[in-house]
Amino acid sequence: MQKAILAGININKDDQEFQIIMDETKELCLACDIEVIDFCTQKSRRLDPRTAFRKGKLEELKDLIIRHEVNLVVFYNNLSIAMLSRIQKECDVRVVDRTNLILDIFSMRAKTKEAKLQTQLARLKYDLPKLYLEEFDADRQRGGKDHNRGAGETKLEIYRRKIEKEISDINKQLDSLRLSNQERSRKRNESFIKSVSLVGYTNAGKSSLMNLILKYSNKKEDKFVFEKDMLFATLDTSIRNISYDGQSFLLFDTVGFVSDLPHELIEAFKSTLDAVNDADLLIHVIDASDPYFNEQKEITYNTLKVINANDIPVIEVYNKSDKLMEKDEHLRYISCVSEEGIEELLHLIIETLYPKDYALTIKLTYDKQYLLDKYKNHMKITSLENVDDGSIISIVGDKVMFDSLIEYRKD
Ligand SMILES: Nc1nc2c(ncn2[C@@H]2O[C@H](COP(=O)(O)OP(=O)(O)OP(=O)(O)O)[C@@H](O)[C@H]2O)c(=O)[nH]1
Ligand SMILES: [Mg+2]
Repeated sequence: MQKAILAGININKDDQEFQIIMDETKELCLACDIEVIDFCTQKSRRLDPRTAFRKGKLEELKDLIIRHEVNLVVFYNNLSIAMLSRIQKECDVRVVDRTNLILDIFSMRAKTKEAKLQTQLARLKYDLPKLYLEEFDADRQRGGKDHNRGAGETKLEIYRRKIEKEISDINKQLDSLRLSNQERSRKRNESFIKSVSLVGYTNAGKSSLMNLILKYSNKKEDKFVFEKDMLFATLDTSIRNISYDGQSFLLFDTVGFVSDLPHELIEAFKSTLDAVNDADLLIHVIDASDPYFNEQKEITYNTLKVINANDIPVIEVYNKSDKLMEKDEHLRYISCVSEEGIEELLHLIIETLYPKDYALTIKLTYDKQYLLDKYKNHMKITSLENVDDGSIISIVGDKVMFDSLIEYRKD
């Protein structure tokens, strides 16, 4: 395993938030077979335009490199090519940033043709602006004059053109794959089969839940999907037909999310994430045993916003309950190991997809009114009356709404 120093500049984040991101980046390093043996961090209002770190910190980084005899530095922050190459020169080691790490992981994990093409596309799109910049720098060093160029293009220009051509070729191949995916999705929509998509932070247990639901649906093991304790085990969307309790639906397993997922990747994986956009219901799988599960939840909701999927009803499940010492009675726990809560979840999915309407009149004090927003995709408000200490609200909605708001029922 390669050893590295993990460097990061904390711009506008509180200490805990910054710690979470650095820990997450350390996990990303591990997924790339890189062991982080020390940290080098600095608080600052902005990146130093030359070397990201200010001078003193850069000296400290050099000392750490020598002391630990490492030849790699990983930066949490995304750096420009100019910064990367200056730090590389100053420290005499290879320097990579976080987007690079994530792209490396995706390249290692991609198996199907579509995932490979999408990853390649993301990598090329990430490299291209850096090439423009190098070209610009080279141009400037020549004095910005064009008179030497007529005879032939510079090597950089030729390389850039080659990359642009590759991008357009890959886009063409992806377009034809997307067309067949869209055709399949259109057929599914026409057949009115309901679809449910598993979403959540990477390694939360989405694929494990898919496999367990397949087991409850009496599917053979050859239908099972790949699950493993590593980041981004799943890159391709898998679709399975589930039958339970006389009803059926399609279940989609999707790529996991991580904070600041590079936009090149979100863009490249948009068609994969169409499964999420087209779903009638999302199952948000949360790893309740992770001390940072609240932050990971936020990351998932933010990513759903980015891909415009934040209007789809969501059932939150707190997975890995077998690892917990304490539980919160308000949360829906499941375990893919002990199988706690799986049957209840399947019933809830069926009831939400094929709703019997539930009617409820509740009283919410003002501090609880955020619940109306939280469950807005699960219900319709039929009347609302403000009283001294809150509101009395009549609602018609699905089982998720009913189970979540029943404790506020007005007698
Ligand atoms: N103890 C325990 N481990 C679990 C549970 N569910 C999943 N795991 C483990 O968590 C790890 C990740 O599970 P996956 O199902 O691959 O997670 P994922 O969300 O599909 O991950 P990505 O595809 O990488 O986004 C595996 O090692 C699973 O065995 C659970 O309920 N309890
Ligand atoms: Mg998975």
